[in-house]
Amino acid sequence: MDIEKKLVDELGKNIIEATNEEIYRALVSVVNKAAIDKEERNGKKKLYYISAEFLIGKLLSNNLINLGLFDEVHELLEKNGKNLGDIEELDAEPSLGNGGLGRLASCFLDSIATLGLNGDGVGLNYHMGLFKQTFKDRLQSEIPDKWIDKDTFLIKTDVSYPVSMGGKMYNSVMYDLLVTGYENRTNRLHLFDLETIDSSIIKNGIDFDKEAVDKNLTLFLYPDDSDEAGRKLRIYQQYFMVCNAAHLILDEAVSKGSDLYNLDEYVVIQINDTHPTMVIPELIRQLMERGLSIDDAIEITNKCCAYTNHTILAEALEKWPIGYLKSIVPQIVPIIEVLDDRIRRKYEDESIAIIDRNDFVSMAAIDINYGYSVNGVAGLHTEILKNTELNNFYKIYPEKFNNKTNGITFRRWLMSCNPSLTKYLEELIGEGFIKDSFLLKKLEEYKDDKNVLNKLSEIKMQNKQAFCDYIEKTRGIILDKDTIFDVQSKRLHEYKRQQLNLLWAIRRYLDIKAGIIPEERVTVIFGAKAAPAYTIAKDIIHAILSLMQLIENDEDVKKYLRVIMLDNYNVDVAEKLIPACDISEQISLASKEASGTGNMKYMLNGAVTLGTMDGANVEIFENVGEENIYIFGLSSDEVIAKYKNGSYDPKYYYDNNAEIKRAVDFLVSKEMIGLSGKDHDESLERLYNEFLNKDYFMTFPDFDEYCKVRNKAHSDYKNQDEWSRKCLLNIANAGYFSSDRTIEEYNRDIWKLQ
Ligand code: 475
Repeated sequence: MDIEKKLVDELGKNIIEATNEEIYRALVSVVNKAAIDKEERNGKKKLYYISAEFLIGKLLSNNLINLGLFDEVHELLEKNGKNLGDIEELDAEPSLGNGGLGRLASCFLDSIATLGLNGDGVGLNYHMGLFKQTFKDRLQSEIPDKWIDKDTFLIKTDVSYPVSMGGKMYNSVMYDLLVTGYENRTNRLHLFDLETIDSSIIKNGIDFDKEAVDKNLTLFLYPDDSDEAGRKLRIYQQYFMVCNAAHLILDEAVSKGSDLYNLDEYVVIQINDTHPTMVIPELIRQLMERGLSIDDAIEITNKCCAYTNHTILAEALEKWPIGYLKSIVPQIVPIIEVLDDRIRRKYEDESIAIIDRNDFVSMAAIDINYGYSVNGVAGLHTEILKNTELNNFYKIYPEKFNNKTNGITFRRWLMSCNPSLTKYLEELIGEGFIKDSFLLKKLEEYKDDKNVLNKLSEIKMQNKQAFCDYIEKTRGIILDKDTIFDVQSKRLHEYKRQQLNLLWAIRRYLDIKAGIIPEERVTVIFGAKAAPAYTIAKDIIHAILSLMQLIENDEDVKKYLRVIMLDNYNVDVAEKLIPACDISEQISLASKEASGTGNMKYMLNGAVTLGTMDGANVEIFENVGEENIYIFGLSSDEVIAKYKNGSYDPKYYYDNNAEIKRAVDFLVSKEMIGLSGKDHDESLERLYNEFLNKDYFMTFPDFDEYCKVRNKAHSDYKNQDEWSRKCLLNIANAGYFSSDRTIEEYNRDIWKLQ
């Protein structure tokens, strides 16, 4: 394909004369046309992956790579004095996701297309995304993340459906993003929206009138649900998403010849966490509207729906008051009542019922009773679901439960974000690993080859330098690449224990102040957004930013220890940070992190994991061996036992462990409080009290061992050959964590496409 001609046609002028903006626009158009050429209409059965979030990341480079155009475009631009990197800066990152669950959905779409499977994503087109994080006075504040402008990859379609909610009718409009597969077919991500959305109702930060549904429905992902109006808005969003999805699914199936009684030969729906659960009663309702009996509609829906669980945290297992559903979506309430009634009659087991004693509807109970598959996202997580959290369901439906350990797409998380490592790997072991990830194993042959080990450290150094340049340019912070980059980047949540990392940093800070000079110089890097209504999470950010400020103003400490919290951590920042990392912090309280996927991205880019035996860390451990990972902390069994017998008492640790006391007390020290210019700091005091009186995620019991193991990792880093061998073995054994492997398993066991 003559890319130059296409680009020039699109531009209406020579590349050399065009501005970066013009080239960006032209590239979007050229890419979309090339992607559309790879759409396929064949394939009887189709997967619909419904998800409240898709954290897709910037699209330009990724699409160019997948379409096989990257090198050509890169060179063409270079030849004309332009730079693809600069042009990509104009590509706004779609703000359609929050964390792991949304990023997983995006990796899956990439792998589904890459494997040539017939499968589309379905979600919502949030105009302002989650939010953009900024720091003011060492506190997180939120502003709208306005990512949509006229030149995005979004394609407006003429698909529209009527949706009845709260006694009013809404007409949807469907936008599409093309999902390119690597050297394979193009699928689509369908994003439903309303034409009447009005961002002028947003006032100071991200506040808006929660009751103006016609104006606010798709403004934000996960609008604040700390009040009733917010919770209702979430129901509006969820129902809007699945009502449209069900219409689309039935229309497409009928157009391909389904008589609806054989819908399962045409359709499989993957329900990503409980947010899309209402698709079950809604599909039943629409099937009945098209003439089926309720018995047939239930049976057919059951054969089409599969559910993925991403967390055992009770707060994320959604339950909606039936009263809310009656006021917003009365049309599905009688169906939910029938679904509940049938389960109650059949099993006489309150614990698996759909509507509980307090008239709350358990979304997970709908999914598990009326879907045909329930999967966890890592081996340990699935075992915990079966044996503990969902044990009552498991006893009734053992055949529904299965594990699908998460994965990541190597196209984005290696080829695109780490081109120099990719190129070197291709030189050593050939290109095969890009499509067959297990071929990375061939790298093991080089584990004692000094030249290879040196080259790997050299690439890491270059990536660290590139990250330093980026941070200096965008944040004005000057980092030192010759320190250990010890990184924790993920959503801010107490169970992920950024606060444990912080306590280590305080301890190190206090040691240095006391004249104990560490041998290794360390840069601790955090990236995390806190949910706007999650107070303690914001307190943790405040404490990290406070320590950061103290150290940045202290030349004595700064030589040995830096603490850096990056604002607005997103896919774009992740792509620059991950290739530059030496130590990957995966320190959740065992049993709480369902899988983690950041852990896999860091590993693939040659970082060594410091973590607990939690989520997919367990499988990373099994793949790399104990020499190549740093493990500490309570086991998940120990944690579960502690919760069960209620024996954990943080006060005991505080009183009996001087290091813990010293670090925790420091939170409310003169130095820290003093930064506010007042004599007290509510946020730091609240965090201090939380540690002392609750510490629900058991930071203290793991503290000593965490410090010991972390310091050992830092001291091992000094032996660069040994360290580089660990990095090599991490890369070589990352093949299992490709989302291509995960998707092959979903298809083999659940979807059965083609
Ligand atoms: C897990 N998000 C990771 C990842 O499987 C796992 C839930 C409710 C409301 C808002 N956001 C959520 C999640 O639960 C989530 O992101 N879960 C994550 O899913 C993919 O790797 O361990 O925490």
